[in-house]
Amino acid sequence: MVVVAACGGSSQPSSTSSTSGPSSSASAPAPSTSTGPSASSGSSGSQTSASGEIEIIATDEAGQFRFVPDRIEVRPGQTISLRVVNQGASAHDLAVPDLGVETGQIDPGQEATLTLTAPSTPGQYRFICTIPGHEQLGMRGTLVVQR
Ligand SMILES: [Cu+2]
Repeated sequence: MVVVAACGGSSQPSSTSSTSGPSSSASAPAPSTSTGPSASSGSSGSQTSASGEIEIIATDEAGQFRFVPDRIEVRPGQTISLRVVNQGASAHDLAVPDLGVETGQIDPGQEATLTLTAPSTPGQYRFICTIPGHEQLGMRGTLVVQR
């Protein structure tokens, strides 16, 4: 680097170079596995915390029908609350057919909370959007029950 302006007056070379900026924000939130305290308020990135609330985003942007995240890990017998937020342009829902639970239709911009108790048997259980065609377009995920 070339120092352009060398002003003789200042005592400190106050170089507060802001290198740490949130560069990419718009895309999907990475399902972080960090167990540290969540830095900012609001968004819950942790998967299975003690509170047992998990947020799932339903999106259909640019024809990409999907849930984010599309994989949830819970413990056998754990009761969790799935907060399904519809950020898409059309209505969605979320159902776990094997467990017989579903949110019912969620309009765009709305959200619904689905409380369920994980089976005591470890395994993998599908969750889907039951709106016709959406599962085929990719709107599905896996609920993983494991110790
Ligand atoms: Cu859908």
